[in-house]
Amino acid sequence: QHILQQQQDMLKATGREATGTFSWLLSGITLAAKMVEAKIRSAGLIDVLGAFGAENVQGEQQQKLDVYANQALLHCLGLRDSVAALVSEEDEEPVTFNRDPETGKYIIVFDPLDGSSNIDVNVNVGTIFSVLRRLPPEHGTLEESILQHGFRQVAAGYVLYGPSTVLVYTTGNGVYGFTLDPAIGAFVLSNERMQMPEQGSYYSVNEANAASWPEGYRAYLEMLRTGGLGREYSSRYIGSLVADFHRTLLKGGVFLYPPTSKQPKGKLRLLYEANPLAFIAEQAGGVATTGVGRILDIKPEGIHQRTPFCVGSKREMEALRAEPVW
Ligand code: P6P
Repeated sequence: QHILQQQQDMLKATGREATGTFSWLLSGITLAAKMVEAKIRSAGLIDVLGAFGAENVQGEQQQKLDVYANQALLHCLGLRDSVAALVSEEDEEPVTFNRDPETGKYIIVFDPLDGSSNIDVNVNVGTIFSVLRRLPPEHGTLEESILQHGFRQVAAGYVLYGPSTVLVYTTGNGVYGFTLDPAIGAFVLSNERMQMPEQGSYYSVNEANAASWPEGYRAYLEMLRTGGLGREYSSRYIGSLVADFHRTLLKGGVFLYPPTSKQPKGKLRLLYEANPLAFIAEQAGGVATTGVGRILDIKPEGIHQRTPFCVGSKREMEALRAEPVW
C-alpha cells in the first residue's frame, strides 16, 4: 500500500500517466537510494565493529561507500530496459547498453555519492542525478546524446542523506520533495512545488580560496557583507554540495564555487552536479550561472568537465556579475 502511495505521489509530481517508463526509471533511483541509505546508516557501526581491518562483521570486504553507491545505481538502473547509457562520476567512460533506441530512450548521469569524504565525520552526503532523452539516431549518436545542453534535461534530482533522507526532483513541472519513512521503506511526498525565497540571508562559499578568486567575487561578497542588498548575511558552508544546495533551495541566499588558481575552470562538474542542480534551482524560481552565463546554456564538451557554479535566489544572483576569468 505504502509503495503504491509512493508511486502515485511520484506520478503526481512528474505529471506523467501511470504507464510512464519514467516512473519505472525513478523507481530504480529510489531503490538504489534506499540501499545506500541503509549502508550509510550502519557505516559508523561497521567502522567500529569492523575496526580490525578492512573486513566488516560479516567478514566481507568493506566497500568504500561511494563504490557501493555507484554499484547500486549501475545495478538498479542497468536493469531498466529504458536506459540507453549510464554516466557516473566514478567511471571514466559511460556504461552503454546496446538497446533499441525505441526502448532505450533515457540516459542517466549521476554522482553516486557526492561529498563522500564527509561520511567519516558524520556530515550529510548526497546522490545527484540528471536524466536526458536519447537523440533519435538520425539526429545524433549516443555520445552526442550524453553531451546535450543542460536545458535538454527531462528530469533532475538529488537524495540528501541527513538526519532524514530526502529526495528532491523535477521533471520540468515544479520541484517536489519526498522524505523517506524508514518504518515503511517508502518516500513520502513532503513538499509540492518548492519555491526558493526571492532573497535569503546566507552566503555559502569556501572563503579559504578568496585570494585566488577573480576579483569580481571578492567585491561581490564584500557587497553582501556590507549591506549592499539591504540585508545582513551569515556564512554557511558545509562543504557537501547537496547539503549546501538543499539549504539554499529552502532558505534562499547564494552558493558559490568560483574559479580558483588550483581549479581555474571551477571544481564542480557540469553534467552531474551543476546541470541537475541548476535545473532544480530554475524550476524553484532561482538562478544558476557560471558567474556570468546560464549554466543550462553551456554546451558540454566532455562528460567530466568542470565549471564555476553560482546558484541561489533571484535577488542575490542578479547582483552577481563576476567574470569567470582573471
Ligand atoms: P572544497 C565535496 O568534495 C565536493 O565535491 C562538493 O560536495 C563540495 O561542494 C565541494 O567539493 C567542496 O569543495 O574545495 O570547498 O572542499
